[in-house]
Formats: sequence, structure tokens, C-alpha cells
Amino acid sequence: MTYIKLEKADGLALLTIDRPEGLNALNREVLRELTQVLLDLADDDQVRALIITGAGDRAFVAGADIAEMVDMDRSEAEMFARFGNRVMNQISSFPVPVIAAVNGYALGGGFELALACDLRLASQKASFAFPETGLGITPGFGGTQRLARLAGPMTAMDLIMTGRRIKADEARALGIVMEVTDQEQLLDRARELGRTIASEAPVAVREAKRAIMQGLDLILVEGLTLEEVCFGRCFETKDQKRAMTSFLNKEPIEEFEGE
Ligand code: CO8
Repeated sequence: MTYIKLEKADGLALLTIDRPEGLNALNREVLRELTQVLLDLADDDQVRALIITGAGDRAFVAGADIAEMVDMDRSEAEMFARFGNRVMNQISSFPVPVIAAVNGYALGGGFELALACDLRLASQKASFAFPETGLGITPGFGGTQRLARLAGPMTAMDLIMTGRRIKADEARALGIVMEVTDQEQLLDRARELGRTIASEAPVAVREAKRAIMQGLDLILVEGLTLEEVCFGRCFETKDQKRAMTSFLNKEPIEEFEGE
């Protein structure tokens, strides 16, 4: 891998996008590498939470690579957007929770990458914007859809139609970011959050993500049916039997087995 660094420890995977020459901008090669790494990680039962961040202290990801897009025609642009969307969907449907640790510019495709993650932490240095309309395009890696669902259509219209850049605190006030930390503490906080998630029953965590994410695309009655299925699935696990028996015996469970 040229542009992706991966570390694994204590049930956590830390994926760093590292393309210093373009402030970690997403070109096709970065997207290809991301696809491959996510495929491999999704099969790794040891990974209970994934953290995604950008290398350096300036950028999370400064967008899709403008140099690669400048000469595209209509069908090439659609294909590129489809490719990007596939990668973003890999993240939103990734089997375990994905935490974005936004450490600097999250612009255009970088903002969209953060939006595809489940939980967003940002440092005081983070900033978010959709500069696309100023480049003559719309967002194309899910931004119009995910931001409108997350923060409402008016906020999506505001940010996408003005291109204005917001800082981490405003992103938090808009419900885009969960928590803001100092730059130096960002990864520690992401790991702490990841470890907390990793210490819960793994099947329950996975099923909860499935219920929440798939449920967003359903009408309420179908979402509730999905929740019933996810709830039922947990009762096939030893972890559920052990955790509930331990509670009744007043002996707190030490660790989950993951099945
Ligand atoms: N693409 C390509 N290169 C980039 C990008 C980018 N998105 N962002 C930064 N770079 C490059 C710069 O060109 C520069 O390269 P060089 O050193 O060779 O001149 C290097 O990174 C450093 O950048 P700057 O010198 O500009 O650094 P500054 O500190 O002056 O500015 C900014 C930092 C504000 C981040 C500035 O670089 C900037 O505005 N970048 C562009 C941000 C942007 O517009 N992003 C959105 C791109 S569009 C998009 O993401 C669409 C996604 C959907 C695609 C749909 C498919 C069709």
C-alpha cells in the first residue's frame, strides 16, 4: 500500500490516509487501496472498531483529487462518483463501528468520507466545507444525501450552496461532529472511544449498527421488524447467555468472547 497505513492493536484498527503531496486528497489509487483494505478488515474478527484519520496535522482529506477530475466528461464523472460511493458505502456498511478522527481540512470528498463514518470526532484544527459548487460541480461521494439526512436539508443546502467553511465547534453545534478535542488528544480520544465499543458484546454491537444503518432506509414498521431480527440474533450468542446470567448472579462479566 502506498497511501494507506494500517495499525492494529487491542481490537482496534487505525487506518491513516497518507498522501502528503495533495493534503491526502482522494485520487483513484487512494480509493482503490481503501477498497482493498476495507475488504480485508471486514473479514478480520479481531477488529471490533475502526478509526479513520489523515496523516499530518493539516488535513483529514482535502477532497477528491481536482487534477484527476478536471478533464472528465459526463460519463467518466458519473463512473468516478459511483466508484467513490462504493467506497463510502463500504464504510457505512462496515460490520463494526467506524470512527472518523478529523484532524484538519475535511473538504468535499473528505467531508463525505467523514460523513460515511459512524462517529465523528474532530480536533480544534478541523474544518469542514463543500467547495464543490465553487468548482462547478455538486458533491458526488454521498454528501448531498448523508448531510441532509444527518443535519437536515436546510443545513445541507446552506453548506453545499454557499461552500462556506465551518470550524469544528460549529460542526458540533450542527450535529455533524460528536465531540471536539485538542489536536494532540484526538487520536487518544478516538482510541478510548474505540476501546469502549470494543469492550461491549461484539455481536450486539454489530447488530446494533446493522439495525440503525439499514433501518434509516426503511419506513418505521419495517425498521422495527429489522430490530426484532437483530435482537433475536443476539440470543444465539454465548455472550448474551453469560452476560445475563452473570448479572443475575451479581458477578459482572470480565470480557466478551464475540460469539
Ligand atoms: N485535489 C488535488 N490537489 C489538492 C487538493 C485537491 N482536492 N487539495 C489540495 N491539493 C494540493 C494543492 O494543489 C497543493 O499542491 P502543490 O503543492 O503541488 O501546489 C497542495 O495540495 C497543498 O495545497 P495548498 O498549497 O493549496 O495549501 P493551502 O494551505 O494554501 O490551502 C486548502 C489548503 C484550503 C485545503 C487548499 O489546498 C484547497 O482549497 N484545496 C482544495 C479543496 C477542495 O476544493 N476540495 C474539494 C474538491 S472537489 C471534491 O472533493 C468532490 C468530491 C466528489 C467527487 C465526485 C466525482 C465526480
